[in-house]
Amino acid sequence: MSKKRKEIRQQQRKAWDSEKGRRKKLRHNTAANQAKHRLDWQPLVPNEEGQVADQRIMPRDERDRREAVIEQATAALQATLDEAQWQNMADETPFLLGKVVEVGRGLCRAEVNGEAIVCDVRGTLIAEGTGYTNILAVGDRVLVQPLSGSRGLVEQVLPRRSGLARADAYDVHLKQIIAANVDQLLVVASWLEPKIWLQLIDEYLIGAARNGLKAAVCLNKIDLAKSAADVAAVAEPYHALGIPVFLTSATEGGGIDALRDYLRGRSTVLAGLSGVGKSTLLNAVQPGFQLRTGEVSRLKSREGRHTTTQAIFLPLEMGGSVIDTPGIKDMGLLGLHPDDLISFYPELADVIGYCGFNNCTHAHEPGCAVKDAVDNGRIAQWRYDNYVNLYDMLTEGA
Ligand SMILES: Nc1nc2c(ncn2[C@@H]2O[C@H](COP(=O)(O)OP(=O)(O)OP(=O)(O)O)[C@@H](O)[C@H]2O)c(=O)[nH]1
Ligand SMILES: [Mg+2]
Ligand SMILES: [Zn+2]
Repeated sequence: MSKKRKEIRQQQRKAWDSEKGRRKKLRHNTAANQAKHRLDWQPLVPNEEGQVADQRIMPRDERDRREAVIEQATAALQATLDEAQWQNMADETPFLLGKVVEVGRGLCRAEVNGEAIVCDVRGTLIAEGTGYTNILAVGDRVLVQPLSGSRGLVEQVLPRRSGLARADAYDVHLKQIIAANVDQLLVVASWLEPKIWLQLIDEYLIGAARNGLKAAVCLNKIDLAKSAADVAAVAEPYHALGIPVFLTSATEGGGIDALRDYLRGRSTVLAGLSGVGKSTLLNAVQPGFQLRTGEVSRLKSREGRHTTTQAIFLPLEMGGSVIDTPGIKDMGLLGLHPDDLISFYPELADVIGYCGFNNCTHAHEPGCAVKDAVDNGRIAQWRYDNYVNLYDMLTEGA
């Protein structure tokens, strides 16, 4: 076995091991907890006052005053928040409006008045009680108190209009927020190196839908594909569901114009395994980014598999922004009720009315309309396989 192949194998095995760990944890996910999780996973929809529930993170001692400020400032809001509205909220306070571009431990980098400054996060800001395990994410709008030496202090995290979050791996009641205030998710997969992992693409898409985000799929490293028909077989089921699919080669330049059109004017978070080419794609979209990409660091250090180690917010010259993330292997479907899974497979949901048994699980029952549709090619075999695998995984934990 070549060294490269061995390395890929090892990487895949690691991925599977962590998948096993995840299944183990799922078993703690008792039926009684399911209902709670489902509540946790309500999309981030603002209430009548335009507030996104559980989004207010602030020092306890100042809670009342700040609540009043925020309530006042958001009274006029409709369903969405935009820059002007965040600015209004900031104007009501002695602080400056900042946009978080990078997050570290107890620190972040925020863009304030067009300048990126390092900010400490006020110690009294706590994640507890917010439903999240982390206080801040890239893309958050924050109130910043300027300190000397072009440093700042994050005083408050403003309500989010949207976010990409996943169930926390250790405490499934809680979510980890990966990126805040985004319009859409771009799922990036590579055809080879690492080999395309179809189930993971589905998991990301489900994750996006549960977060109320639109999503598209980017199949990168298409230059490594031997057969166009194989690629089409992956792209078509998504196309049919209205999910845009971009076929790209970040290194050869193919498909970049179409991708650029998709990113223009919107705020997009990228997600995909390490090494699929997220940073290379962004460099192709806007060469000025000069993001670090694979090879260099892998040669330097065998440990550092992730080339991108921190999520980073990057404004696009053509309008809009992107958030580059380190490889995300787990979108955390914990808390999804197995019976709800079918709603994320509309092509399956369309035919289940014709199954012989009305409690058909579509796995092994005779007279299953889903299996018939797979046999006659109306449903892609791999989509069906993913559904069955995910269903088993979710039922194991229920
Ligand atoms: N053949 C081929 N190689 C590519 C393509 N896109 C990226 N690569 C290579 O894939 C490797 C990994 O690319 P990165 O952009 O660092 O991958 P990433 O998704 O950002 O990885 P992380 O930052 O670790 O999450 C680099 O060596 C790139 O040159 C492509 O379209 N075709
Ligand atoms: Mg990267
Ligand atoms: Zn069936």
